[in-house]
Amino acid sequence: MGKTIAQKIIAAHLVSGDMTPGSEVALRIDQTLTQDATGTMAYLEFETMGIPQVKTELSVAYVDHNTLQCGFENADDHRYLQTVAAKHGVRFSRPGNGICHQIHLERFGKPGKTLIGSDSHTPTGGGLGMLAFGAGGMDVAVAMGGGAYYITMPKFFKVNLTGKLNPYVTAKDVSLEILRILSVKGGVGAIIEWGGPGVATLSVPERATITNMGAELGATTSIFPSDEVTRKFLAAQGREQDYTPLSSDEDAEYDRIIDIDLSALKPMIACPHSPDNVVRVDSLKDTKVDQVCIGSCTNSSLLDLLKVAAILKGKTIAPGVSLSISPGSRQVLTMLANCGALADILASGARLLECACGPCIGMGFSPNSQGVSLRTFNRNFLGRSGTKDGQVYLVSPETAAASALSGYITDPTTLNPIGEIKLPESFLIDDSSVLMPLPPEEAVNAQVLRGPNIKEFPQSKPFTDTLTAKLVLKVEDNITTDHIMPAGAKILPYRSNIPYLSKFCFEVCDPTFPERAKAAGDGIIVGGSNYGQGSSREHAALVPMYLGIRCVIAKSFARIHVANLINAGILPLTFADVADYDALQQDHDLTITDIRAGIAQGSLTVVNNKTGKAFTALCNLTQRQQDILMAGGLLNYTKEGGQ
Ligand code: MIC
Ligand code: SF4
Repeated sequence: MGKTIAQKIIAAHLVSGDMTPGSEVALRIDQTLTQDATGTMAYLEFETMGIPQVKTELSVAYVDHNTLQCGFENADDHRYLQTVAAKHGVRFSRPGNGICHQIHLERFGKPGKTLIGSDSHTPTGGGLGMLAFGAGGMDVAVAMGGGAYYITMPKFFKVNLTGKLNPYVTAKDVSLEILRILSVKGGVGAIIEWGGPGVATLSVPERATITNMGAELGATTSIFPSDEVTRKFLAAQGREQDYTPLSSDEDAEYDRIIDIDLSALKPMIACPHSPDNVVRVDSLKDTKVDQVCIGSCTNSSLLDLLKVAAILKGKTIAPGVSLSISPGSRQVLTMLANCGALADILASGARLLECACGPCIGMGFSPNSQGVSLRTFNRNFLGRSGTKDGQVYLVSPETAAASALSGYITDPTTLNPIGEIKLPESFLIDDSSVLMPLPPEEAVNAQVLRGPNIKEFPQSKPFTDTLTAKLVLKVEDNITTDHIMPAGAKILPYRSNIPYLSKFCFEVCDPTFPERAKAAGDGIIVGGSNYGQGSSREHAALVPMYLGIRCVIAKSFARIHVANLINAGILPLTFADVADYDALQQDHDLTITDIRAGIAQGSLTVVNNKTGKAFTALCNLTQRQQDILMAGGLLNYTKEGGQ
């Protein structure tokens, strides 16, 4: 039987395991990336491993999330990241150089290589034919130390693209269309391969927009073939030598095939508060807009911003609209400036923000009360913008620009044509903002600078055989990591300070949670389906662990979050019968017995001490995961000599 693209890369990187769906495989990781909001924790974890130099082919530490410096916290963290990277063989991308995924695509990604990153949008690299996964910081630390990355062998979906996008219909609309079809749970347990004759019509940045938003489908990752378009992109970035062709075999088999005719697509929009709440843009055409934000790792490439500039050129944005532009990288910003497109954008009345995540993670530019904000980003979860009652919609750069001009949600296909905008034959190359690490002989004596914001790593407890704990919180379906551990300008600077962060845990759902969890001693959370979707932040597991949470029982979990729970030593269980969810209430006391034997068999009995009733909870864990849990988390397990 022929192989899919991902199966070929997995086979070439297989350390152990067998490639049948559902079984665990260990993969050799060629490249890693971290960003600052998850990176501080990842390097603190790496340091505990006592390995002098990273063992990957390439590791890069980016600073792109915490770039507002309203006090010493972020600046101290940047200094820590710069010095720890220099000491251990990691390249350091300075603040202002751009968003990790955009720069990695431009300067470092290589077809056929494996990449893990402590950020859920690491699959952006799939646009170049990389097998790229979002992971928790601890998994990235282990990979930097030369350890394998473990995934459950997924299913394989293929999206077969035919036709060609019409003017003003974009890769973002393809992403929104697939979210409409599959929902935020539809990709769980699957790698999505994009293929078919339509692929050749999409540039690498467009492909990267699509693989980036595969994260919102819950997919393990997404990948495109590496072809002539890939070769040309790499050549234009001055690195044709990094090109390798890659495609699936003719007779490769897929668990599901979805057809999308690019020619038939219309501009799409995701409505508040979920990326799969998708309708056609023209169906919302009279909605007044307060704010428009163009940028983020989904849509801040040169191609995106050249199109925006062409739409805005010679025009002025509506008086009621505030428009921000955050270019994805210094390369994008400099090239926009050099060709005059930046002047067209600014002359329209736009505000230029730093090359960073910015408003996407609530780092400034929050909308006004009940404000309608159109964003070219990938997530519109409740409260993420920093304004709890903000109404955030996700759109393409073209829809964003058209709406900024009219002041209302506007279908860009109603505008006059701007003509075809192509990528340049060569990009401007200047890697001076990526600092090289110290040579190993100098690194030995180099000092790592730590500020007072960096607090000790919380200790998790190993399991005994019985757990009695209070059901401290019961939540609904699709709880995101933004609910569990919010981000934003006020909280994000404390990502290396778990005690401080813990005050905000579940703030959007129930601000009394932290106090109640602490008072309970040992606690349990009950969740609906797709619990923990969204970000890769391990803080969404470490902070509940710090507050005493020992177990989460949910209808189902998101992939990265369940791995983070195990790494933090929190027992993840699913309901054998989802009807048992209904019978549980906050404040019930639950007892789980025979934990070691139960997790080995994959099924445990949970007794509700309030009602006296028992129910079955399941956990499908590999031997390694069971050992990690019993040890009280990955760090304890690694210290005890586990691999
Ligand atoms: C996000 O988009 O939610 C983030 C912020 O980039 C996160 C990482 C984080 O929480 O630091 C992600 O996607 O993993
Ligand atoms: Fe940054 Fe937003 Fe991308 Fe996350 S989704 S990496 S916050 S730009």
